[in-house]
Amino acid sequence: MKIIVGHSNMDLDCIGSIVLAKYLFPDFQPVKSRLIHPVAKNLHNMYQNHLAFLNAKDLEGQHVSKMIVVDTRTSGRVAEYLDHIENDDYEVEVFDHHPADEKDIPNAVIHEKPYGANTTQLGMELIKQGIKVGPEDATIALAGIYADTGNFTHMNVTCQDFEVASFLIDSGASLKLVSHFLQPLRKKLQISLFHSVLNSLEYRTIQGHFVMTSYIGLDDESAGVNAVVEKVFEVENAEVYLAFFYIKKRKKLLIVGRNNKAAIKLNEIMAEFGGGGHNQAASAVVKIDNGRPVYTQIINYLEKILLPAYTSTDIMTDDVVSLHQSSTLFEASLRLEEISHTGAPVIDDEKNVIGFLTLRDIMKGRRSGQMHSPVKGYMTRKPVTAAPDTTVREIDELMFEHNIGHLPILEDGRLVGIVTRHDYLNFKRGVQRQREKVYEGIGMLKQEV
Ligand SMILES: [Mn+2]
Repeated sequence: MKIIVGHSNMDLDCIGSIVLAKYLFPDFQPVKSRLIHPVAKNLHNMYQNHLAFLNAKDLEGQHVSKMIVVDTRTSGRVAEYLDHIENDDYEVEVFDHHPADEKDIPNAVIHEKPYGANTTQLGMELIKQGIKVGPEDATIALAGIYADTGNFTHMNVTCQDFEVASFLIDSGASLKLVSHFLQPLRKKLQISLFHSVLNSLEYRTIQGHFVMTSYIGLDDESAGVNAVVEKVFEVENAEVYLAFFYIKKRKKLLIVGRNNKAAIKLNEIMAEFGGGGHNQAASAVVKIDNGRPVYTQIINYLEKILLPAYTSTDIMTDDVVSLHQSSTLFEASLRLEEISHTGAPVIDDEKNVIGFLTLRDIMKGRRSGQMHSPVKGYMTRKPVTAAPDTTVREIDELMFEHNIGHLPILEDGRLVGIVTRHDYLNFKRGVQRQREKVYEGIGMLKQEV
Protein backbone atom coordinates (compact mmCIF):
# COMPACT_ATOMS: atom_id res chain seq x y z
CA MET A 1 0.00 0.00 0.00
CA LYS A 2 0.96 3.63 -0.44
CA ILE A 3 0.22 6.25 2.18
CA ILE A 4 0.12 9.98 2.84
CA VAL A 5 0.96 11.23 6.32
CA GLY A 6 1.50 14.58 8.01
CA HIS A 7 3.18 15.36 11.32
CA SER A 8 1.91 14.14 14.66
CA ASN A 9 -0.55 16.46 16.36
CA MET A 10 -2.02 17.42 12.99
CA ASP A 11 -2.92 21.06 12.54
CA LEU A 12 -4.97 22.79 9.86
CA ASP A 13 -2.09 23.26 7.40
CA CYS A 14 -1.16 19.63 7.85
CA ILE A 15 -4.68 18.40 7.08
CA GLY A 16 -4.96 20.89 4.20
CA SER A 17 -1.72 19.54 2.75
CA ILE A 18 -2.91 15.94 3.03
CA VAL A 19 -6.20 16.74 1.34
CA LEU A 20 -4.48 18.32 -1.67
CA ALA A 21 -1.80 15.61 -1.78
CA LYS A 22 -4.62 13.10 -2.36
CA TYR A 23 -5.27 14.75 -5.74
CA LEU A 24 -1.62 14.45 -6.73
CA PHE A 25 -1.37 10.87 -5.49
CA PRO A 26 -4.86 9.42 -5.99
CA ASP A 27 -3.94 5.82 -5.17
CA PHE A 28 -2.39 6.78 -1.82
CA GLN A 29 -4.32 6.48 1.45
CA PRO A 30 -4.20 9.21 4.09
CA VAL A 31 -3.28 8.15 7.61
CA LYS A 32 -4.10 10.33 10.58
CA SER A 33 -2.07 11.17 13.62
CA ARG A 34 -3.02 9.86 17.03
CA LEU A 35 -3.39 13.48 18.12
CA ILE A 36 -5.34 16.19 16.36
CA HIS A 37 -4.21 19.67 17.30
CA PRO A 38 -6.97 21.55 19.17
CA VAL A 39 -7.16 24.19 16.42
CA ALA A 40 -8.00 21.48 13.90
CA LYS A 41 -10.47 19.49 16.01
CA ASN A 42 -13.57 21.28 14.80
CA LEU A 43 -12.67 20.85 11.17
CA HIS A 44 -11.62 17.27 11.69
CA ASN A 45 -14.87 16.36 13.43
CA MET A 46 -16.97 17.99 10.76
CA TYR A 47 -15.19 16.30 7.86
CA GLN A 48 -14.34 12.99 9.53
CA ASN A 49 -16.22 10.87 6.99
CA HIS A 50 -15.09 12.89 4.04
CA LEU A 51 -11.44 12.76 5.12
CA ALA A 52 -11.57 8.96 5.55
CA PHE A 53 -8.28 8.72 7.39
CA LEU A 54 -6.76 5.38 8.29
CA ASN A 55 -5.25 4.96 11.74
CA ALA A 56 -1.55 4.21 12.14
CA LYS A 57 -2.57 0.84 13.59
CA ASP A 58 -4.16 -0.08 10.23
CA LEU A 59 -0.64 -0.19 8.77
CA GLU A 60 0.25 -3.27 10.76
CA GLY A 61 0.52 -6.38 8.64
CA GLN A 62 0.63 -4.28 5.44
CA HIS A 63 3.54 -3.76 3.09
CA VAL A 64 4.06 -0.02 2.65
CA SER A 65 5.89 0.68 -0.61
CA LYS A 66 5.77 4.45 -0.65
CA MET A 67 5.01 7.26 1.75
CA ILE A 68 4.23 10.91 1.04
CA VAL A 69 5.01 13.11 4.03
CA VAL A 70 3.57 16.63 4.23
CA ASP A 71 4.21 19.66 6.45
CA THR A 72 7.22 18.13 8.19
CA ARG A 73 10.60 16.72 7.25
CA THR A 74 11.68 15.71 10.73
CA SER A 75 11.81 12.00 11.43
CA GLY A 76 10.65 12.47 15.02
CA ARG A 77 7.39 13.98 13.84
CA VAL A 78 6.46 10.92 11.76
CA ALA A 79 7.72 8.30 14.22
CA GLU A 80 4.22 7.33 15.29
CA TYR A 81 3.49 6.02 11.76
CA LEU A 82 6.87 4.40 11.23
CA ASP A 83 6.40 2.46 14.47
CA HIS A 84 3.52 0.58 12.87
CA ILE A 85 5.17 -0.18 9.52
CA GLU A 86 6.76 -3.58 9.51
CA ASN A 87 8.85 -3.36 6.34
CA ASP A 88 11.65 -0.84 5.89
CA ASP A 89 12.05 -0.76 2.11
CA TYR A 90 9.57 2.05 1.47
CA GLU A 91 10.28 5.20 -0.54
CA VAL A 92 9.65 8.59 1.06
CA GLU A 93 8.78 11.84 -0.66
CA VAL A 94 8.43 14.97 1.47
CA PHE A 95 6.54 18.22 0.75
CA ASP A 96 7.42 20.71 3.43
CA HIS A 97 7.85 24.42 4.03
CA HIS A 98 10.11 24.16 7.06
CA PRO A 99 13.84 24.74 6.64
CA ALA A 100 16.28 21.81 6.64
CA ASP A 101 16.63 20.01 9.88
CA GLU A 102 19.47 17.89 11.18
CA LYS A 103 16.93 15.19 11.80
CA ASP A 104 15.52 15.11 8.27
CA ILE A 105 13.85 11.83 7.37
CA PRO A 106 16.73 9.78 5.92
CA ASN A 107 16.79 9.00 2.18
CA ALA A 108 13.71 11.08 1.49
CA VAL A 109 13.18 13.07 -1.69
CA ILE A 110 12.42 16.52 -0.26
CA HIS A 111 10.41 19.24 -1.97
CA GLU A 112 10.88 22.37 0.07
CA LYS A 113 9.09 25.60 -0.74
CA PRO A 114 9.27 28.54 1.68
CA TYR A 115 5.58 29.42 1.33
CA GLY A 116 3.60 30.71 4.28
CA ALA A 117 1.53 27.53 4.29
CA ASN A 118 2.63 24.12 3.18
CA THR A 119 -0.81 23.56 1.64
CA THR A 120 0.25 26.20 -0.90
CA GLN A 121 3.04 24.02 -2.25
CA LEU A 122 0.61 21.21 -3.07
CA GLY A 123 -1.92 23.70 -4.42
CA MET A 124 0.68 25.18 -6.79
CA GLU A 125 1.37 21.70 -8.10
CA LEU A 126 -2.37 21.14 -8.73
CA ILE A 127 -2.61 24.46 -10.58
CA LYS A 128 0.44 23.53 -12.66
CA GLN A 129 -1.03 20.14 -13.57
CA GLY A 130 -4.51 21.60 -14.19
CA ILE A 131 -6.14 19.38 -11.56
CA LYS A 132 -9.48 20.58 -10.14
CA VAL A 133 -10.51 20.10 -6.51
CA GLY A 134 -13.95 19.69 -4.92
CA PRO A 135 -15.52 22.36 -2.69
CA GLU A 136 -15.08 20.43 0.60
CA ASP A 137 -11.40 19.84 -0.03
CA ALA A 138 -11.01 23.44 -1.19
CA THR A 139 -12.52 24.62 2.13
CA ILE A 140 -10.23 22.36 4.17
CA ALA A 141 -7.15 23.44 2.23
CA LEU A 142 -8.07 27.12 2.48
CA ALA A 143 -8.43 26.82 6.27
CA GLY A 144 -4.87 25.44 6.28
CA ILE A 145 -3.56 28.43 4.35
CA TYR A 146 -5.39 30.95 6.52
CA ALA A 147 -4.09 29.26 9.67
CA ASP A 148 -0.43 29.09 8.68
CA THR A 149 -0.31 32.59 7.21
CA GLY A 150 -2.10 34.23 10.17
CA ASN A 151 -4.89 35.28 7.82
CA PHE A 152 -2.28 36.44 5.29
CA THR A 153 -0.61 38.80 7.73
CA HIS A 154 2.52 36.84 8.70
CA MET A 155 5.84 37.92 7.28
CA ASN A 156 6.34 34.60 5.55
CA VAL A 157 3.31 35.04 3.26
CA THR A 158 4.17 34.73 -0.43
CA CYS A 159 2.19 35.59 -3.54
CA GLN A 160 1.79 31.85 -4.10
CA ASP A 161 -0.26 31.65 -0.88
CA PHE A 162 -2.63 34.19 -2.40
CA GLU A 163 -2.59 32.40 -5.73
CA VAL A 164 -3.58 29.06 -4.25
CA ALA A 165 -6.18 30.75 -1.99
CA SER A 166 -7.67 32.29 -5.11
CA PHE A 167 -7.65 28.90 -6.85
CA LEU A 168 -9.41 27.33 -3.84
CA ILE A 169 -12.09 30.02 -3.70
CA ASP A 170 -12.60 29.49 -7.39
CA SER A 171 -13.03 25.78 -6.59
CA GLY A 172 -15.91 26.58 -4.26
CA ALA A 173 -14.21 26.93 -0.86
CA SER A 174 -16.54 28.37 1.77
CA LEU A 175 -15.07 31.38 3.57
CA LYS A 176 -17.89 31.15 6.08
CA LEU A 177 -16.74 27.68 7.11
CA VAL A 178 -13.08 28.70 7.02
CA SER A 179 -13.75 31.56 9.44
CA HIS A 180 -15.73 29.17 11.64
CA PHE A 181 -12.77 26.77 11.81
CA LEU A 182 -10.33 29.54 12.56
CA GLN A 183 -11.87 31.03 15.70
CA PRO A 184 -9.09 30.02 18.01
CA LEU A 185 -10.29 31.01 21.46
CA ARG A 186 -13.54 29.15 21.77
CA LYS A 187 -12.99 27.47 25.11
CA LYS A 188 -13.59 29.29 28.41
CA LEU A 189 -10.22 28.07 29.62
CA GLN A 190 -8.43 29.61 26.65
CA ILE A 191 -10.13 32.92 27.18
CA SER A 192 -9.16 33.02 30.84
CA LEU A 193 -5.62 32.00 29.92
CA PHE A 194 -5.57 34.79 27.34
CA HIS A 195 -6.40 37.30 30.07
CA SER A 196 -3.83 35.93 32.52
CA VAL A 197 -1.18 36.11 29.81
CA LEU A 198 -2.12 39.71 29.01
CA ASN A 199 -1.82 40.56 32.70
CA SER A 200 1.60 38.98 33.00
CA LEU A 201 3.20 40.64 29.97
CA GLU A 202 6.59 42.22 30.45
CA TYR A 203 8.23 44.50 27.92
CA ARG A 204 11.93 45.02 27.48
CA THR A 205 14.32 46.29 24.87
CA ILE A 206 17.02 43.76 24.10
CA GLN A 207 19.73 44.86 21.66
CA GLY A 208 17.31 47.49 20.42
CA HIS A 209 14.53 44.97 19.71
CA PHE A 210 11.20 45.42 21.40
CA VAL A 211 10.70 42.08 23.16
CA MET A 212 7.59 41.01 25.03
CA THR A 213 7.59 38.08 27.42
CA SER A 214 5.13 36.39 29.73
CA TYR A 215 5.47 33.70 32.35
CA ILE A 216 2.53 31.64 33.51
CA GLY A 217 2.42 28.57 35.72
CA LEU A 218 -0.10 25.92 34.69
CA ASP A 219 -1.14 22.90 36.72
CA ASP A 220 -1.20 20.66 33.70
CA GLU A 221 -0.95 20.76 29.96
CA SER A 222 -3.65 22.90 28.42
CA ALA A 223 -4.97 22.59 24.90
CA GLY A 224 -4.78 25.59 22.65
CA VAL A 225 -1.92 27.44 24.34
CA ASN A 226 -0.54 28.26 20.88
CA ALA A 227 -3.76 29.91 19.84
CA VAL A 228 -3.63 32.05 22.98
CA VAL A 229 -0.06 33.10 22.18
CA GLU A 230 -1.08 33.90 18.62
CA LYS A 231 -3.94 36.07 19.83
CA VAL A 232 -1.77 37.94 22.35
CA PHE A 233 0.84 38.62 19.68
CA GLU A 234 -1.90 39.86 17.40
CA VAL A 235 -3.30 42.40 19.86
CA GLU A 236 0.00 43.59 21.34
CA ASN A 237 2.49 45.62 19.41
CA ALA A 238 5.77 43.79 20.04
CA GLU A 239 8.41 42.69 17.55
CA VAL A 240 9.27 39.51 19.36
CA TYR A 241 7.13 37.64 21.83
CA LEU A 242 8.28 34.75 23.99
CA ALA A 243 5.59 33.12 26.08
CA PHE A 244 6.71 30.82 28.88
CA PHE A 245 4.37 28.29 30.43
CA TYR A 246 5.64 26.21 33.31
CA ILE A 247 3.64 23.01 33.47
CA LYS A 248 3.98 21.88 37.08
CA LYS A 249 2.63 18.37 36.76
CA ARG A 250 4.97 17.52 33.86
CA LYS A 251 7.89 19.55 35.21
CA LYS A 252 8.46 21.23 31.93
CA LEU A 253 8.80 24.74 30.63
CA LEU A 254 7.06 25.32 27.33
CA ILE A 255 8.41 28.28 25.35
CA VAL A 256 6.27 29.53 22.49
CA GLY A 257 7.69 32.33 20.36
CA ARG A 258 6.33 34.71 17.75
CA ASN A 259 8.38 37.19 15.78
CA ASN A 260 7.85 39.63 12.95
CA LYS A 261 11.37 40.85 12.30
CA ALA A 262 13.38 39.48 9.42
CA ALA A 263 16.59 40.07 11.36
CA ILE A 264 15.58 37.60 14.06
CA LYS A 265 15.66 33.88 13.42
CA LEU A 266 13.30 32.55 16.03
CA ASN A 267 13.85 28.93 15.01
CA GLU A 268 17.57 29.33 15.67
CA ILE A 269 16.88 30.80 19.09
CA MET A 270 14.51 27.94 19.94
CA ALA A 271 17.05 25.44 18.64
CA GLU A 272 19.34 26.65 21.45
CA PHE A 273 16.77 25.15 23.82
CA GLY A 274 16.20 22.01 21.82
CA GLY A 275 13.17 23.26 19.91
CA GLY A 276 12.48 24.45 16.39
CA GLY A 277 9.96 25.88 13.94
CA HIS A 278 10.03 28.87 11.60
CA ASN A 279 11.60 32.32 11.82
CA GLN A 280 8.19 33.70 12.70
CA ALA A 281 6.83 30.98 14.95
CA ALA A 282 8.83 28.49 16.94
CA SER A 283 8.72 26.67 20.23
CA ALA A 284 10.75 24.57 22.63
CA VAL A 285 10.20 22.43 25.70
CA VAL A 286 12.71 22.41 28.55
CA LYS A 287 12.48 19.68 31.20
CA ILE A 288 13.12 21.41 34.50
CA ASP A 289 12.11 21.25 38.15
CA ASN A 290 11.50 24.94 38.54
CA GLY A 291 10.55 27.24 35.68
CA ARG A 292 11.28 30.73 37.03
CA PRO A 293 15.10 30.62 37.17
CA VAL A 294 15.26 29.25 33.62
CA TYR A 295 12.95 32.01 32.47
CA THR A 296 15.35 34.62 33.86
CA GLN A 297 18.34 32.80 32.39
CA ILE A 298 16.80 32.68 28.94
CA ILE A 299 15.93 36.37 29.02
CA ASN A 300 19.55 37.17 29.95
CA TYR A 301 20.77 34.84 27.26
CA LEU A 302 18.78 36.74 24.62
CA GLU A 303 21.16 39.66 25.11
CA LYS A 304 23.84 37.45 23.65
CA ILE A 305 21.99 35.80 20.80
CA LEU A 306 19.89 38.62 19.41
CA LEU A 307 21.68 40.62 16.74
CA PRO A 308 21.55 44.37 17.33
CA ALA A 309 18.55 46.16 15.86
CA TYR A 310 19.06 48.48 12.90
CA THR A 311 19.47 52.15 13.76
CA SER A 312 19.44 55.53 12.05
CA THR A 313 23.02 54.98 10.94
CA ASP A 314 21.93 51.99 8.88
CA ILE A 315 19.26 53.82 6.91
CA MET A 316 20.05 57.54 6.92
CA THR A 317 21.35 59.61 4.05
CA ASP A 318 24.58 61.14 5.32
CA ASP A 319 25.33 63.80 2.71
CA VAL A 320 22.44 65.83 3.97
CA VAL A 321 21.68 69.25 2.54
CA SER A 322 20.79 71.99 5.01
CA LEU A 323 19.48 75.53 4.59
CA HIS A 324 20.91 78.56 6.35
CA GLN A 325 18.50 80.48 8.58
CA SER A 326 19.07 83.74 6.72
CA SER A 327 18.61 82.31 3.19
CA THR A 328 15.42 83.52 1.54
CA LEU A 329 12.43 81.30 0.92
CA PHE A 330 13.14 81.75 -2.79
CA GLU A 331 16.70 80.43 -2.45
CA ALA A 332 15.44 77.62 -0.27
CA SER A 333 12.85 76.60 -2.88
CA LEU A 334 15.53 76.47 -5.60
CA ARG A 335 17.78 74.41 -3.37
CA LEU A 336 15.04 71.90 -2.52
CA GLU A 337 14.09 71.62 -6.17
CA GLU A 338 17.73 70.98 -7.07
CA ILE A 339 18.01 68.06 -4.64
CA SER A 340 14.37 67.03 -5.17
CA HIS A 341 13.57 66.91 -1.49
CA THR A 342 10.41 68.15 0.13
CA GLY A 343 12.19 69.66 3.10
CA ALA A 344 15.55 70.29 4.77
CA PRO A 345 16.97 71.16 8.20
CA VAL A 346 17.77 74.80 8.90
CA ILE A 347 21.09 75.68 10.56
CA ASP A 348 22.54 78.77 12.21
CA ASP A 349 26.06 80.20 11.86
CA GLU A 350 27.44 77.61 14.27
CA LYS A 351 25.87 74.89 12.13
CA ASN A 352 23.46 73.94 14.88
CA VAL A 353 20.12 72.68 13.67
CA ILE A 354 17.53 75.25 14.73
CA GLY A 355 14.56 74.35 12.55
CA PHE A 356 13.12 72.50 9.61
CA LEU A 357 11.68 73.97 6.44
CA THR A 358 9.33 72.11 4.12
CA LEU A 359 7.82 72.92 0.73
CA ARG A 360 4.56 73.52 2.56
CA ASP A 361 6.21 76.30 4.61
CA ILE A 362 7.54 77.83 1.39
CA MET A 363 4.04 77.73 -0.13
CA LYS A 364 2.74 79.76 2.81
CA GLY A 365 5.39 82.38 2.11
CA ARG A 366 4.59 82.36 -1.59
CA ARG A 367 0.88 82.90 -0.93
CA SER A 368 1.64 85.97 1.15
CA GLY A 369 4.26 87.26 -1.30
CA GLN A 370 7.13 86.76 1.14
CA MET A 371 9.53 84.79 -1.03
CA HIS A 372 12.37 87.17 -0.14
CA SER A 373 11.89 86.78 3.61
CA PRO A 374 14.43 84.66 5.48
CA VAL A 375 13.76 81.02 6.07
CA LYS A 376 13.91 81.60 9.80
CA GLY A 377 10.45 83.16 9.94
CA TYR A 378 8.72 80.25 8.20
CA MET A 379 10.53 77.17 9.45
CA THR A 380 9.29 74.86 12.19
CA ARG A 381 11.34 75.61 15.28
CA LYS A 382 12.73 72.82 17.45
CA PRO A 383 12.04 70.09 14.93
CA VAL A 384 11.76 66.45 15.93
CA THR A 385 15.19 64.87 15.60
CA ALA A 386 16.84 61.56 16.39
CA ALA A 387 20.30 60.28 17.25
CA PRO A 388 22.55 57.92 15.25
CA ASP A 389 21.65 55.05 17.59
CA THR A 390 17.89 55.59 17.46
CA THR A 391 16.43 52.26 16.35
CA VAL A 392 14.32 51.87 13.24
CA ARG A 393 11.35 51.06 15.41
CA GLU A 394 11.74 54.33 17.31
CA ILE A 395 12.10 56.16 13.98
CA ASP A 396 8.85 54.60 12.84
CA GLU A 397 7.15 55.81 16.03
CA LEU A 398 8.56 59.33 15.74
CA MET A 399 7.52 59.72 12.11
CA PHE A 400 4.08 58.33 12.77
CA GLU A 401 3.43 60.20 15.99
CA HIS A 402 4.52 63.59 14.64
CA ASN A 403 3.39 62.93 11.09
CA ILE A 404 6.70 64.03 9.62
CA GLY A 405 8.45 62.93 6.46
CA HIS A 406 11.98 63.88 7.53
CA LEU A 407 13.97 63.17 10.63
CA PRO A 408 17.28 65.02 11.00
CA ILE A 409 19.89 62.89 12.76
CA LEU A 410 21.96 64.86 15.24
CA GLU A 411 25.10 64.00 17.12
CA ASP A 412 26.03 66.55 19.81
CA GLY A 413 23.70 69.05 18.16
CA ARG A 414 25.42 68.64 14.77
CA LEU A 415 23.66 67.36 11.72
CA VAL A 416 25.13 64.00 10.65
CA GLY A 417 22.34 62.73 8.45
CA ILE A 418 18.66 62.62 7.68
CA VAL A 419 16.14 59.81 7.51
CA THR A 420 13.32 60.53 5.10
CA ARG A 421 10.09 58.59 4.87
CA HIS A 422 11.47 57.32 1.58
CA ASP A 423 14.61 55.96 3.29
CA TYR A 424 12.44 54.35 5.90
CA LEU A 425 10.09 52.70 3.41
CA ASN A 426 12.96 51.55 1.26
CA PHE A 427 14.48 49.92 4.25
CA LYS A 428 11.20 48.24 5.12
CA ARG A 429 10.90 46.95 1.58
CA GLY A 430 13.66 44.47 1.92
CA VAL A 431 16.88 46.40 1.91
CA GLN A 432 17.14 44.82 5.31
CA ARG A 433 16.95 41.34 3.87
CA GLN A 434 19.61 42.06 1.29
CA ARG A 435 21.91 43.42 3.95
CA GLU A 436 21.43 40.34 6.03
CA LYS A 437 22.58 38.19 3.15
CA VAL A 438 25.69 40.30 2.92
CA TYR A 439 26.28 40.01 6.64
CA GLU A 440 25.82 36.27 6.48
CA GLY A 441 28.30 36.10 3.64
CA ILE A 442 30.93 37.88 5.68
CA GLY A 443 30.32 35.91 8.83
CA MET A 444 27.83 38.16 10.58
CA LEU A 445 30.00 41.24 10.72
CA LYS A 446 26.94 43.10 11.98
CA GLN A 447 27.27 41.43 15.34
CA GLU A 448 30.80 42.73 15.83
CA VAL A 449 30.26 46.30 14.73
MN1 LIG B 1 2.59 24.23 8.19
